[in-house]
Amino acid sequence: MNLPDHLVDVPDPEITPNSTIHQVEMSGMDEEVAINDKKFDMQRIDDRQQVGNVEVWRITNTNDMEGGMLHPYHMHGTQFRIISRNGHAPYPNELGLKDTVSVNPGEEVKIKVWFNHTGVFMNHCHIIEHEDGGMMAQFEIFDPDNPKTYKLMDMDTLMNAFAKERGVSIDDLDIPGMDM
Ligand SMILES: [Cu+2]
Repeated sequence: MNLPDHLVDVPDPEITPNSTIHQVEMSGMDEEVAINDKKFDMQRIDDRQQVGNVEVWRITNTNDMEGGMLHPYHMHGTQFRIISRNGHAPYPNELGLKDTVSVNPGEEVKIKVWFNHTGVFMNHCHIIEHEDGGMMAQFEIFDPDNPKTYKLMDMDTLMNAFAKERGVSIDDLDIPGMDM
């Protein structure tokens, strides 16, 4: 069986002129992990992007190249293209649509990101211990002609629901990694 010469067209839209360059600095290891020096807070919107725009997100990993950790950066609600890794072209296996990109210690990866839907989405390190340790943020995709307000989950509601589901006292619960 022969493969066709051309399998798929990968979308590659133009970056919206004069749009924001978003900064995501991933730092730390173990329990010290953070994004832009912050732990996750369900009540905080960390970044915003206009729906339909194509914007650059600059992802860095401040870990030391000697003994530091890779952080696989993941975004919900979209698939993105990798523009560059440390100022060079991405690797051949990074030319397709992505929802996660590995960022090694000391590296800077630029991606271009676009969204077709408004809403509140999450971005986080995809190592589950880091994600649980608060290496997570959230951003709003907004439509300036149709602004929305969101009721974001709060810690009391979450803790009470969790305690009820588990049939335990709220005093016996500990959810680490949250900025409270
Ligand atoms: Cu990580």
